[in-house]
Amino acid sequence: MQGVLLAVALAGIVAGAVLLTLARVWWFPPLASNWGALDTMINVTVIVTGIAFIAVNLFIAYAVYKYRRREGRRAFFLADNPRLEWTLVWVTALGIVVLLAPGLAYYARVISPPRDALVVEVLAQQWLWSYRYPGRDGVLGRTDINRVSPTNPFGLDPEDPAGKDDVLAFAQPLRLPVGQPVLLRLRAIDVLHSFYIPEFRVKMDAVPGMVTQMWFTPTRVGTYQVVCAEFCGIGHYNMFGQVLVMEAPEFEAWLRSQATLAGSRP
Ligand SMILES: [Cu+2]
Repeated sequence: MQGVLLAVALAGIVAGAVLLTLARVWWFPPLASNWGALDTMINVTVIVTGIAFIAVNLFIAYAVYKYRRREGRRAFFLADNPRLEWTLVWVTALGIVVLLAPGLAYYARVISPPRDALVVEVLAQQWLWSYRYPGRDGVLGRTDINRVSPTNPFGLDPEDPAGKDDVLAFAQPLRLPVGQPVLLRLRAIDVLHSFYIPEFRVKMDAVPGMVTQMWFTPTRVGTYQVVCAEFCGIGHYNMFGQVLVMEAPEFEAWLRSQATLAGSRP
């Protein structure tokens, strides 16, 4: 009797999981960048892992039903079955390749920006996001970790002429023009953080001591949320930020209105 109940429960879990997936409960927010490829990739992952999940659980349900305890029935010992084992090895290997290969290709594309990308620096620290835009010259000024201090969290080098027209947005939203490829270069000055914008389908770790990067093109004007996706201390839950995607002229006007490092307008 227990075997029958267990088999029915397993079949019920499978049916519930399939229904929740088909009904798209807990699905993605609407896409707002060029990375629709990630949605395709996740659909492939859901299908491959879904088939494995359904097959394994229904097989267990069948086995606990078929081989449930009965009077007078005895188990027998089967030493090995090379053919079945090799089949399982190859099927599993194929499944892993299908899951891994698109991810590697996607990652390679996400870190290789187009030439005309607008470069913006992201600075992560406990527990806020700040940004640095290059001025007219399109070049971010030099930084040095030895200069990082509470009054100079970016570690900017005041001597570098390329940095004179840089614009800092300290603990402010990230403002971006719509339709323009953007390359984010990420730094962290304390611990690991991870910059994640769900609507853009991009996420990248910010690692102390190195610069990581990723690019995307925002495709819809609007306000989106940045969340930190790496546990980074007691304030991690509150490490939110905002992305404001604006029309290009509006973005230009905002950037021009900001004070630069040299104190003049860019
Ligand atoms: Cu964080």
